[in-house]
Amino acid sequence: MKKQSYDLIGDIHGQAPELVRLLEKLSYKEIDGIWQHTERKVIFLGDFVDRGDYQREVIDIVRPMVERGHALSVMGNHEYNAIAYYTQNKQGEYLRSHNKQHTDQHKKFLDTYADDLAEKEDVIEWFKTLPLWLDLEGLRVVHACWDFNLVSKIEKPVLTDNLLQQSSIKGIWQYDAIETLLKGKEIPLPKGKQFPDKDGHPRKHIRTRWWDSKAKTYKQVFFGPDDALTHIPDDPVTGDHLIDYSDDQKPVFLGHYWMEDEIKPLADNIACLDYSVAKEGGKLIAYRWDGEQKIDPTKFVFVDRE
Ligand SMILES: [Mn+2]
Repeated sequence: MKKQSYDLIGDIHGQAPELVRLLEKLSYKEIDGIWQHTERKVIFLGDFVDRGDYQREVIDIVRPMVERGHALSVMGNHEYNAIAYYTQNKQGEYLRSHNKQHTDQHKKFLDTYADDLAEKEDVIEWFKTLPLWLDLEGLRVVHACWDFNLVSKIEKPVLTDNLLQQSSIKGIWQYDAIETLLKGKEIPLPKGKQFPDKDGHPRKHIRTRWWDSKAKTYKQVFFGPDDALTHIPDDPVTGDHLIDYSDDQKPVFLGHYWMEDEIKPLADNIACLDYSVAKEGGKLIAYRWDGEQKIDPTKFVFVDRE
């Protein structure tokens, strides 16, 4: 039997018009309300919601594709956050507190379903069905970071009610596991150092280039926007900033990282497909995968943000 070919699509963040244009560019057709291709399937990298103006429209495109077998998808940190925002622990507290920062981040999603709480609940239930990772024949997919130890520790890529509850308790491994898989590997900066993130919030931790064993200083290890680099010290890095992912492993596709520069793989077998479509000047990216172990830089396809 012929191997399944996939088109991997990065973080959409409520940008439905760009998603439609990208699906058209990839020769998918809308038949009876469901986008599909005769030979290929989509794999979404997660982060359907937050930021953009068309969150319901995005869900209304991707969910039927997944439910009818025309697409697969992993969970992004924004789906995870939405689930945690609506779920309480035994003490009746929300797993993701309803503070101003969280509520602001979530505002457009809240507004989208403000008049239809049943649908919102239904969408949240669907988010829970999204796997934390996919380990398929010939490729892997996770929102932010592939960590073999965590994958084998969690065993099944399912956000069970138990795992959901545990992953919101700081200090236990389940918390760190979800943080790493869905939000990336982070390390603290040296004492007293911080930098402003893209929303202007001060950050004392940096996301790391977790696969890059050549990176030796905080500056080299830092995985984020160039304009933040001036705040990052060039001192030798301490702590565990690396996760082994050798170049003979299956290719792994990530979203999450708000890339801005040239579209190219992070390593021969690692590619990030999040090119900030939620921002002015951003792009929505796909990669057309046909079984190759090494990522082919000519197989990225994109549409510009409108
Ligand atoms: Mn994202």
